[in-house]
Amino acid sequence: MSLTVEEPVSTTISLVSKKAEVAEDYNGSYRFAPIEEAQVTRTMMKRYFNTMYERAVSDVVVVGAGSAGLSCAYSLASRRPDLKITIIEANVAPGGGAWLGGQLMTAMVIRKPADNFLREIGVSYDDEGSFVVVKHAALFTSTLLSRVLAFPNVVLMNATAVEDLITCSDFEGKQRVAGVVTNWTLVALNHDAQSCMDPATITAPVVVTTTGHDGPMGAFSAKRLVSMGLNKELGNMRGLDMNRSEPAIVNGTREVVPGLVMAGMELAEHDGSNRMGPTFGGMIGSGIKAAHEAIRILDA
Ligand code: AHZ
Repeated sequence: MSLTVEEPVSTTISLVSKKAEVAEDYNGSYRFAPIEEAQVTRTMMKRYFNTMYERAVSDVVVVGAGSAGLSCAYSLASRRPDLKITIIEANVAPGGGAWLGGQLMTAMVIRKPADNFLREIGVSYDDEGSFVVVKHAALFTSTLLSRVLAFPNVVLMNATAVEDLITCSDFEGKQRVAGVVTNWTLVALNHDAQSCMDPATITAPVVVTTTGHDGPMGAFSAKRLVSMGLNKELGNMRGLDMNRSEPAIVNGTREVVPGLVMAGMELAEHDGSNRMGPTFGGMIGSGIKAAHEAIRILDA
């Protein structure tokens, strides 16, 4: 196939001819449409900073793009296309711990009734009776991620860390969470080595925090609530008990402080509930419940 395209518009230095032949020819004559280096940089920059500018005020910020955060974002975006949903993920790769089923094994176990969600997003599975198995956790995570990103009202800012919560007083003088403080993760990790590099902010009436259990960055908001005096102490995640932990996480998903909904394994650190190990139905259910909570708060 061969067609002619116009030269792109930006031209301080013109290195390319006015018209160029492009050809998808795999016999040695493959030709690309012309491009200038600055066009690539400006294209990315313009979109990135426009996004930062526009999302500085969001409706819902989801902190963490693991299985709970992504399930929440999907559920929220599919119910409420009118909301500006902004996901902040500290890692370059979104997905958290959901790229493998457990240890280094690929199959992902999901207990019923969370299999409903797999049908909704179009992930196939083997039915094992009381649970289902997705052949590779990456199939679940990549499908969910692609569905989430396809919603026009969802933005994902990865390699970006939430390094604080914004608070304000409500009309009764009570503290509420009113947004997040962000920085590029590489900056957030280097505050000790550099002089102050101030962060940016995103204000939002609802923040859903899903930063996972304790780790280098995990349980971020749960720990910050304690250091801010908005919670007395951490509950600390308990030992593995699949049957107790999954319902505890789903049913416990809630607005822990006005304006802040907590979901996924971060809640185990906040509440002192058990871990479940490699079964992911609880993360899906918790993400969906967090979406319901966010909508309840926004509609109140
Ligand atoms: O990078 C983190 C991960 O992708 C991200 N995150 C953490 N701190 C952050 C911060 N700013 C922005 N300050 C941050 N992002 O949050 C994501 C958490 O994903 P996860 O997979 O770790 O947590 P989850 O609660 O979605 O899923 C937990 C899965 C587990 S752990 C477990 C066990 O230990 O027993 N069992 C299951 C199913």
